[in-house]
Amino acid sequence: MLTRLSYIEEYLKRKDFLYILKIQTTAIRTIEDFMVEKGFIQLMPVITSKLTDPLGPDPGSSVVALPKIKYYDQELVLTQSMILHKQLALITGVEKIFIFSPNIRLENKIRKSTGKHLFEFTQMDFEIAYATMEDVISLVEDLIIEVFKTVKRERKEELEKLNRELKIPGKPFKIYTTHELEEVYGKDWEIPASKAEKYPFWVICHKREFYDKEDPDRPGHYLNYDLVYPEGYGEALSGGEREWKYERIISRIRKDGLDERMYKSYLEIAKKGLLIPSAGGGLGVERLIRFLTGKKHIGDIQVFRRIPGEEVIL
Ligand code: ASN
Repeated sequence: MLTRLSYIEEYLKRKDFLYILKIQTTAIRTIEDFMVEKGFIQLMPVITSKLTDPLGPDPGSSVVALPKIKYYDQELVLTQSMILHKQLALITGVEKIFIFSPNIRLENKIRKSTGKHLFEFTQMDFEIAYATMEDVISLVEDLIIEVFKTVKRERKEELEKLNRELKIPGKPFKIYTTHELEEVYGKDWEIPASKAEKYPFWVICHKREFYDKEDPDRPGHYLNYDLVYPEGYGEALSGGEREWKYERIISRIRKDGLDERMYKSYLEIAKKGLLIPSAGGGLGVERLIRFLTGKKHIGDIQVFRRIPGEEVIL
């Protein structure tokens, strides 16, 4: 247990922060260079809004409350993810966007022990107009290989100090469906499947939030994907092709029993036919740094820890 004093006197002075932060700096710069090189335009994040990702129904989500603030007479929610804003931003005509987007997710405190949950984190969120899941999968594989290679080359000494050996994956990564993994490992397939692999792999077809597209040719199947790290580290990225037609969106929102009022303006825009087909995803930055540095708990790579169920000191 970290007390206030041990946080200040020991935790902040931990020697390995220097190595971790150098690796983080290289990883973030590599991601930014890669995305810009591929023609992506960088947006600033949105933190307060009238609408945000409902994060459900999704077996992977455990939020206990929607984070809200009151500002004069407006009630605003804090961003759980920028997915809906990414779809809206494509209306500007920019076809490829990315954002380093801080998210607040008030996760159940039992998630303290998963080693991969934070209640405040940043994802590198991106969206591509008219793209398919194959386009995203190929792009992300190139991105991951580039980040791993650059960190291995430029942060050799830091990786050695952290006793971390990084293996560079080859393209294409393996792809499994959720159905296959459920048959082998049961409903909680993520960590056992992750432990069984040596390289990052894809898991496709998740039944989750309304914005991820259902396969029009195979109802009950979804055109979405997660990238999972090996060695038991678990999920790295999630994304999908998107629902963009009003009728599909409203029917999914109603099926999920969500409060339509939060999505009023988004639904009006969809009804006007302004949303366009797209696909994208979000790569968890802290999860990437945890994997690169080989740390046991994701909170250990944060200078200012935000772990579910743990007291915030600074
Ligand atoms: N960023 C994810 C996506 O683009 C959504 C999420 O984080 N829940 O699909």
